[in-house]
Parts: sequence; structure tokens; C-alpha cells
Amino acid sequence: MKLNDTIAAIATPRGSGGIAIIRISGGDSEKIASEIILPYNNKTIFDLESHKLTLCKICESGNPQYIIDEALVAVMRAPKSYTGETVVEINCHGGYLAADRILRGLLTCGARLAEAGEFTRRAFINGKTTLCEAEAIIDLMNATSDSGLHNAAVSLTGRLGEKITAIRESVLALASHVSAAADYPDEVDPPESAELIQSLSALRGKIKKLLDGFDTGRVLRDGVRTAIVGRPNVGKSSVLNALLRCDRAIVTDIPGTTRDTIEEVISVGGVALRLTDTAGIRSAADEVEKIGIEKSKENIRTADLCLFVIDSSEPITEDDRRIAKAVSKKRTVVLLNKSDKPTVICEDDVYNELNISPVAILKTSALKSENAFGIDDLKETVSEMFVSGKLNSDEVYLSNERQRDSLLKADAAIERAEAELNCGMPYDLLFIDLEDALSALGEITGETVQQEIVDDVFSRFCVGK
Ligand SMILES: Nc1nc2c(ncn2[C@@H]2O[C@H](COP(=O)(O)OP(=O)(O)OP(=O)(O)O)[C@@H](O)[C@H]2O)c(=O)[nH]1
Ligand SMILES: [Mg+2]
Repeated sequence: MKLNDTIAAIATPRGSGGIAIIRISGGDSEKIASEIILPYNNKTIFDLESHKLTLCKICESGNPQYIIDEALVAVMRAPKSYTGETVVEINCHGGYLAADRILRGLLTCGARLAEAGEFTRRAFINGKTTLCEAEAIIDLMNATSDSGLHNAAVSLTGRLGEKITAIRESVLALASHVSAAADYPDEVDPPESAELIQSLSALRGKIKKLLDGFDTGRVLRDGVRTAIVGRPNVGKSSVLNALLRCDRAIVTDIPGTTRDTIEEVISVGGVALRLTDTAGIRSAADEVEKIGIEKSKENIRTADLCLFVIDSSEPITEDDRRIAKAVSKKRTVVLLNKSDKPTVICEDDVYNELNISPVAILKTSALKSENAFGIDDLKETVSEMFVSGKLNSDEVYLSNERQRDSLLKADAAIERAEAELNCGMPYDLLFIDLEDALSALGEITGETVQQEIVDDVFSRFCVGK
């Protein structure tokens, strides 16, 4: 990929719509665009004020008499643009043809079709955005819930980058001091070991806080993986239908109705619940059902939240106990379902007989999906668990594995430095650890990142972004 040529692409989705935007970026943007863009009043594109929309005629290249469209055009001259290069944006009428014809004209006049994410990659190369901000742009575009959108937007404003940079600068200050003391022993005193240990431990505290937020960040971005589990016929599919307020899953009074998992997404208080209705878990099952049960167990293993459905009108069974064991280490809400019938199980039985401590135990009746009982309580409980206070705050949560891996590497390097100081090892080893920490932290913002990682990040963008 050449980085000094001028690129162009349609930045809006194909198809009919109000407007389509064609974007051009690079040193020859104005020159190339001037071949097809004709401002009124005998002006040329070079006369247009930067960052201002102007109505222009768009014509075929080399044929100014042949008008393709009339469009609003903005020139954003370098370096004040998204990419840091001179950018021209053409807001033409939406539809299938106009944008295609305009793009073709620009390519004929010397622009190259942009690759996926190339505009943002240029912004990164030109210091307009950090790598973690570029990742926030992807998260923002892919957001499926208010909370995911909010976290991405906060990250996009540079909050995460600021935190990482602050930690990096502190490590850099320590590394410089250690190195200066080694190079100029007569002029610079080495830092006190106790002081160093204290500074390193404070830095690890900051890193830990960011790492602790990872689970929250992931849930905000990807939603809560929620498994609806229980033995056959307790009402799991009915609970799914009640949450969705429609009859999505088949419900019958025959145990073993659900054989394969069913997935649906709902929004609760701004966070996405990725619901999976599972096959009822029981020991007596035929071949097909056994496969379904294996899937149910796998869903418990990977879930962020288990909704453990119990038929409260029947005594606890061995199958209930087995499922209780499987969810015992998971964040679980127990639903005492069929509460419209005479009940034989109460809250205390859950603690005493099933031996689990769920986050909440709720009474539900899911017989009728459109006016089920207890489902609103369930939504409120889940919302408090995952969303409470997180939507309106400007706290930013780490939400991606790449960033977390780099932070873990930085933490491990600082931990090594601490251990060496505690053993009274020489400072030159310490310097190596601090350098490792610096490079790991730089990977997050992109200052010290390898080319393959940059390629991987930008490959997730679409053309025109
Ligand atoms: N009275 C009453 N019946 C319910 C309630 N919830 C579900 N049922 C009934 O219980 C039976 C089983 O419901 P399902 O939702 O299919 O149960 P399930 O747990 O998905 O069952 P499997 O898919 O076989 O594992 C159906 O006849 C439902 O109408 C409830 O809250 N009260
Ligand atoms: Mg079912």
C-alpha cells in the first residue's frame, strides 16, 4: 500500500438513500477533484474556503458539459482534517448511480481506490488518532447497545489513551532517572530503592484498576452472554418468550421440547442481553437430546450470567441439584418459576438444599409471554448488575483483548522490576524491565506497535472509513 498517493472511496453504504458521500484524501485531492467539480460563479475548487460546504456542479471528467449531479462539496485542507491530509468530501444525491459515476471520474483523474480503513490508517500515521482511538471507532460503528456506544465514544475522546500515556510517562521518568544515574554517576544520584518500589507499586495499582474494568468494558461492548438453564419443562423457553414479549421458542408440556440452543438479543437498560435458551439438562435423554445437553453445559461455562429456572410447584430433583453445581461459580439469578401455581420451593430451599448463593432469587410466572409476572423485576435486577451508574459516567473501560494483553505484559514487566529491587539486584536489569513496560504500553496507543498488529486493526474497517 502506497501512502503518498491520493485515495478515494464512497464512504456511505450502497443503495438508495438521501445522500451519498465520496471522500478523497491526499496531496493531489484538490487537483484531482477540480477535474470533475465545478463551483458556480466561475470559481475553481482551489478558491473554496476550507471547511465550508459549497454547492457545485459535478461533471464527467474531460467533459464539463456533461453534468452528473449537483452536490455540496467541502475541502478540508491539511493538516486540519480527519486524515491529516487535504480531504475533499462530495455530498451527492443518494442512489445507485451518481456516487459510482463520481468515484469512477476521480479514479480516471488519478486517484486510487482506498483500501479498507485506509483513511483512518492515514489519520493514525499522521498522528491524528492513536491506535486505541482507531479501535474505539470500530467499536462505535459496530455498537449494538447504548452502553457499548457510550464506552466507545468516551474512548474515542482519548480518555483511554490519556490514562495509558500518563502511566507511560511515569515509567519513562523512572527509566530516564535510572539510566542517567548509570551514565553520569558523578552528577546524578541513583533513585532510592524504597522510593522506586513505592512508585512502581503505585503504577501497578493504576494498571490493575484498568484491568479490573475489562469485564465491564467487554459486557458494555459485546453484551451480557446470558444462558437460560434448568431441567426440562421448568419454563426456560417460556422465560425467553416473556423476555422477548413474543412466542419465539416452541413451548409444550413435553419435557425435552428444546433440543438445540436458541439465541436472541434484547436491550435492558441500555446493555445488550445475548440470551440463549438451552435444552433442559437431565440424565435420562436420547442421542439428540444428549448433544443439546452438552451445548447447554458449554453455554453455562461461557456465560456472563446464568438464569437458573426452577419449577417452584414441584420438589427439587437430582437434576436441579446437578445444575446448581454447574452454575455455582457463575453469576446467577434463580427464577422460581410457575409461581402462579401452589408452590413447594421457597428462597431458603435454594440456599439450603441447592447450596448456591445467587445474586438474586425472583418469583416468576412465564405462562403468558405478553403479561408474565416477575420479568420486569428480572430486567431491573440485570440492569442494576451491569449498567448501574456506568452509562452516564465518563469512566472509560478497557474492552478489547489486544489492549488487555499489552497491559498485562506491562504489569508483568513492572512486577519483575519490583521483585529485582526487593532482592537488591543491580539497576541495569531494572532498566530492561522498564523498557519492556514502556514498549508494552506503547503498543496500546500505537507508539511502539508492530506492523502486523496495525494491519490487523485496520483490516476490521470498511472501505471509505
Ligand atoms: N403454570 C405455569 N406453567 C408454565 C410456566 N412457565 C412455563 N409453563 C408451562 O410449562 C411447560 C413447559 O414450558 P417450556 O417453556 O417449554 O419449558 P422448558 O424448560 O423450555 O422445557 P424444555 O425445552 O423441554 O427443556 C409448558 O406447558 C408451559 O406452558 C409458568 O410460569 N406457570
Ligand atoms: Mg424449552
